[in-house]
Amino acid sequence: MTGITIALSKGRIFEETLPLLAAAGVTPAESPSSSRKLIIATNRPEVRLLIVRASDTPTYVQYGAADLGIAGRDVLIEHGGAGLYQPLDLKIACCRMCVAAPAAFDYAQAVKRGARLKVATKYIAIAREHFAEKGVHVDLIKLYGSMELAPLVGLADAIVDLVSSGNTLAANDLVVVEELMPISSRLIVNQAALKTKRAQLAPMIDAIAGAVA
Ligand code: PRT
Ligand code: MG
Repeated sequence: MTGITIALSKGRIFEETLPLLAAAGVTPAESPSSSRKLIIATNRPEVRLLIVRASDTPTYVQYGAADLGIAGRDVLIEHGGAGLYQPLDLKIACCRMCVAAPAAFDYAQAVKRGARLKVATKYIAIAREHFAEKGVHVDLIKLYGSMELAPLVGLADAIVDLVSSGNTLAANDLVVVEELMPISSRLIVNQAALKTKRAQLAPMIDAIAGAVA
């Protein structure tokens, strides 16, 4: 496949990527918020966008269905990063990976006395590594969304989730009890494409890097 294919998700990543694409001379022909098309053309005939689920972006790039992608650090850690080159932190879609629990639950005390904790999360790999490092015994419960509900109905003692404004936690009487890491989105590149399409990809990566800085 000649040309450049870029995979990204609609919503905050698409919106925050627009200025970076503009810096590389790329303007999408349509917005995924109003169009149902999953392949979106741009003003540059050789550049197209694939609209994918956020957690699927690394997979499209890993297998070469897309040359470039934009994905959260959370998604990249869970994916593992195989076959991907990650040249740039785009500093968009910023948030924090946190442990949160009901305000009434004494998390620090439970950890101190070595209690076994039930933790609900979409981020199994990140949570497993975090609690293993701390020596905390946990039963991880995999969820696909709305993690904030789990402690409210007794499914879990705590959650591992992303927090940006903190409004979702506050609305559900949850508080941050630990911060794991800052999260932002990165540009990812298929390793083979970087070699075979270097002449096309390098100027685009440079233009995006310039816009970030
Ligand atoms: O929504 P969907 O299930 O399709 O997938 P997704 O949630 O993975 O995609 P999307 O588009 O919502 O998020 C894409 C990327 O944005 C994530 O992979 C993160 O890297 C990044 N990001 C930045 C966030 C947030 N901020 C964020 N606040 N992703 C999710 N949230 C959620 C969070 O999970 C929680 O439910 O927003 C809620 C908290 O927000 P506040 O503002 O109330 O704290
Ligand atoms: Mg979401």
